[in-house]
Amino acid sequence: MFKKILIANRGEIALRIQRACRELGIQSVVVYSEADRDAKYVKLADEAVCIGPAASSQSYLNMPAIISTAEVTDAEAIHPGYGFLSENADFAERVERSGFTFIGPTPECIRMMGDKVSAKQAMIKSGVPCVPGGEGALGDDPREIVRTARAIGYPVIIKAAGGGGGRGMRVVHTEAALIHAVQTTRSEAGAAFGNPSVYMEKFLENPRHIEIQVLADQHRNAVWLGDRDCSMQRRHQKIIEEAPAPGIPRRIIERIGERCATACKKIGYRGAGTFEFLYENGEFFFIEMNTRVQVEHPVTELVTGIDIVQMQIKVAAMEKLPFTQRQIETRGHSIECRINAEDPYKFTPSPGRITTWHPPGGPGVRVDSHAYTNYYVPPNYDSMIGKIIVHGDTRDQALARMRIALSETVIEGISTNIPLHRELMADAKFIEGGTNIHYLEGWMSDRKQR
Ligand code: MV4
Repeated sequence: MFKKILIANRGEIALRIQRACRELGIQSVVVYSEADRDAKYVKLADEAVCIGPAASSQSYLNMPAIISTAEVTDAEAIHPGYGFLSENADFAERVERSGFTFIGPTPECIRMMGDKVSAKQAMIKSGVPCVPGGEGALGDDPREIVRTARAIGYPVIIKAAGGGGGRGMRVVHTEAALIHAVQTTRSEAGAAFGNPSVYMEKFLENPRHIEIQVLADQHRNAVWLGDRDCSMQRRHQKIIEEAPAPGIPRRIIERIGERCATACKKIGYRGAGTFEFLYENGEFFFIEMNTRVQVEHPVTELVTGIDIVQMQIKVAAMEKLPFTQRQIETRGHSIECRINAEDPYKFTPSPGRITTWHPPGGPGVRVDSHAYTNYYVPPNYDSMIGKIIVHGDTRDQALARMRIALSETVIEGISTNIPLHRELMADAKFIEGGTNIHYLEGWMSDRKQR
């Protein structure tokens, strides 16, 4: 096992990784920007090194600064967390070339999944069901593009191969609008991602966003750890996640989970990963794979009892997965509310000093946050300041525990989205379960008219 790991991230996930290291008896080094001097994980760290000014480009995205910090502190491995450099294949490559272990998949796998066309081709080859669409990237011949769209049937969606997470897509409803949409998406993709390649899929109108968590070691073992429903989102920002996805027959989930684990073995995947699917009318359709630990990993941890971050570290250190698929059971239900420093209804960021911080507690309640009373939320980064995660024997018990947790929580000095979460936990449709990816935006606009 490693003796020392460098954590190349900030905020709650830096603290989360630090806790995993402590439990495994590993020393951790955190790198931080000038804006994060007073952060909790910096104060708690075994070692902390300031690597640059507030701007991410000069600190958390500064590859030479991070790698040289690993060198001077004698770290053996680098955990990238989520966001920042976590899905940067060039970074993973530079880390390994410098003699460190990258806690994540191989650069080849990251690169393959970063290109959504090659990711989809790999999944089709591995037996994971994908959204119906053309084979590979679209060519230049307009007649061929029209033929592809006719074969799929309108509406179709044009997506950038270099996009993902909702960036670089355009829905097309009619043949008249098709060629212009392809051209526009292509040129935007070229400018934004340096890759003008685009592909076409059937546009699913009312899907849910369901994902499968996987773990793979470097001895050809791969397992899936159940599913998560991440449909409650606004502008591609998830705000509530839960496990398992309510109302989906377990045999359908099991079938898709097995396909994901098999695909991991076929592509030589290692570490933690997430297969993202759209789910509509009882069917799963793969859209993307995330090659990092995700914000919402705790809901899976609470229903499986498996520490995903510790597993990432163990498999990176060549250990075998300590369980087989048959030994993995999910128990009960888990819900996560992301707490953002923002106006609860306008969603404008609300950085500043937290004057009061009273997190919730009690049975089945977990809080992952780096915040505390007197903590200053810097304006330079994502507005998420923590997560409240609950577990219950049933979804109803988890909901009740989340309502209590939210009622206990007091955060003063800045605005947060806690009032929004309190309203959603009382919403009849959310309580019923199974709302789709458009629900929150519709709910917000109904709410405005009241
Ligand atoms: C889609 C889709 C409908 N049909 N693909 C958005 C994020 C990116 N991961 C893929 N996305 C979508 N792809 C087809 N063929 C609808 C979305 C989509 C979406 C997906 C998941 C979560 C939220 C979303 C919000 C809007 C659109």
